[in-house]
Amino acid sequence: MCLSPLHVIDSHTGGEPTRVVISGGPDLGAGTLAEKARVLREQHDWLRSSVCNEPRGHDAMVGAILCPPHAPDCVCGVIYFNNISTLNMCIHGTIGLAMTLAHLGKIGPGTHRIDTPVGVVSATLRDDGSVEVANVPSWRFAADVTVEVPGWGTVRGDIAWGGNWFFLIDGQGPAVSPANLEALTAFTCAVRTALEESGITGADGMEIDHIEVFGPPQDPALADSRNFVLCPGKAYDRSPCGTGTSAKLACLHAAGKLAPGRIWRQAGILGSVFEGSVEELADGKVLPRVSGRAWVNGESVYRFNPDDPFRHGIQANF
Ligand code: PYC
Repeated sequence: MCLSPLHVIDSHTGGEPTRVVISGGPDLGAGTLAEKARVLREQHDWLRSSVCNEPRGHDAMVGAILCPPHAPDCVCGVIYFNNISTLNMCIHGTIGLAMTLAHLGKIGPGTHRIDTPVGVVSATLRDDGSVEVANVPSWRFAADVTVEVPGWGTVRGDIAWGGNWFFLIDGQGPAVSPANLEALTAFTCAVRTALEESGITGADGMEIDHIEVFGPPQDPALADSRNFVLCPGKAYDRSPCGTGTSAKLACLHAAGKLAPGRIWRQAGILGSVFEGSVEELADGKVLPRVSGRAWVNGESVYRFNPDDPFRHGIQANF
């Protein structure tokens, strides 16, 4: 339980928020980032709840805690989390983190390695103000998987890893438009539950906790496709979702529809666009590169008054 202040910096990447804890957080030990993430989940869940839950946060908030890297040559380690738990990886968050580190004067233009629970990624601060993230190796795990979804019928999709596990659905369900946010949320929540109840998982039984629906872009001059992404806490991603874009790139490449180096422009539900491309790796996987823009838009010190029943966030149980 925390009583000393936390210093956070806010940014958004294509509309999706990232709140980085830059000081005041607990010591998460000397382990790998996956081990530190487990310590955060099991011993310091108050931090996630204080940062992401109301009254300081909201359901779409993604938090991040800076920590010492375990892998050599990394500028920092980072663990992402949201309204319910830690995340494996987050690209919009890494773009926001890079802008936050630049705002603090800790990094300048060029490429910086960052340690995460799923491996080392790199962020390149470009002269035009965008950030390119070289993600962890990604791949299509299964194609054309069908699942019976009560109320929606048979839904077909691909399963892919892009730093998180995704079920990717093309051209089924409500049209991908901001006018359909409620229907898209209901559809993707139902798909997620059906996958879980049918025992359909990613590799090694890993839970598929992100559902992604694709439709045509609003303006084909600006994007190749538009998506809606349901995140694990049931909020939708306001950005095109970088790990979701990586999963899409892996599926396009596996289907012979994306040559290495070719640019894919993925719009999100609000119309913001990430650009991505892949490099082929030896084992049939791809290395996705995803770029976008973020803006620092806030800075706060959080105080924990012992009299405040909601100092660690609403719904927290401490
Ligand atoms: O951009 O990878 C991403 C992401 C994951 C969850 C929310 N955004």
